[in-house]
Amino acid sequence: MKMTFRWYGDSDPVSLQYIRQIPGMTGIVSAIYDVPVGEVWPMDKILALKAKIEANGLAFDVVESVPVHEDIKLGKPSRDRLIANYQQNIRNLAAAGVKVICYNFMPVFDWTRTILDKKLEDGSTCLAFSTKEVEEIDVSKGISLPGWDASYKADELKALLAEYSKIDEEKLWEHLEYFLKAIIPVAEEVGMKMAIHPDDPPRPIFGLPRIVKNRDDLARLLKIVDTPANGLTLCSGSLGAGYENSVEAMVREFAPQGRIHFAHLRNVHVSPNGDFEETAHLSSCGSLDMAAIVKAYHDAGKEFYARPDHGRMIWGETGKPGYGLYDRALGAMYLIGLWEAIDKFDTKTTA
Ligand SMILES: [Mn+2]
Repeated sequence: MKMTFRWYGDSDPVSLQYIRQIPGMTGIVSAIYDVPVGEVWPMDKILALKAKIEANGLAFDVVESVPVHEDIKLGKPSRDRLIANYQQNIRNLAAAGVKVICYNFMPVFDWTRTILDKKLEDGSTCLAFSTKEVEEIDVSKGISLPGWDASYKADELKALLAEYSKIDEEKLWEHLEYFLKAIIPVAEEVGMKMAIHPDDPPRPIFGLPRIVKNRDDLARLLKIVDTPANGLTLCSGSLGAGYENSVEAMVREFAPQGRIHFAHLRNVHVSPNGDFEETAHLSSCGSLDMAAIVKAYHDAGKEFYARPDHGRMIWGETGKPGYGLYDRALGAMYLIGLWEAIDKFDTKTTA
């Protein structure tokens, strides 16, 4: 397990110098944020980012994310040009030494929460999701969600939702298949591992199709191009927000096959009605048994990158919700501690 930390570039209030001081931290997960979705990331920008990260004693092995243009998900004629650009991004990132690319195939909203600063009992704040609040949103009047207000103009969003009204889950699968069959051979050729991130939350929202939300979806996806380059970012918090999902079982199934290249490790407190809130990483704080999940990775015996995922805001820190320094650093230390103990004392559990 190589522990990494997500960093949003120069505008991130958390500095690379601080991230470096987290014990056991080996790398940064980042992206080029000032190139429009669908265009090629210039090599000089990639190399400048890499140099900055490496100057701080950290590795730049994982990119999160190279976003997939909506036209690809919608299967529009323009997708071939956009897929060619995506292939070029894979080549450019591989040339810069990047090993894993995280991406997702969620229509329109690549994560959804109803509140970004829900107060927990201990006074910290977290991101949370209320099913009732989402169901009460009248999509025809536009969607206003925290974190997304600035991303789409009302008309733009309306047009996009209208286009997706013709896309059901099977259509979206077809478009994903078309995309994977075009990009995975390129990834294989240059030694890149593609790692799809599951839907967050793992269920349809606003009538939009969602197809990467449970064990069966992951199995189907891996079969489309059945090679290690077609892999997963297994996000415990996203999949764990599905009440019926067992994250541990998914790790036990897919990690030994060498298909999980990147692990997002965080805890979440889930209710049967689909509500959830993001908690501290510790098992006793949420619904997931983090020790069992980490042990499943350990038992698989495969190389993978991991990062603490969203943290709460604690100790008065302000900044990007979910991406403060303090709680994610606590999460990283906890996960590294679990790993060390398992590595040193435990014997393999055969499921
Ligand atoms: Mn995640």
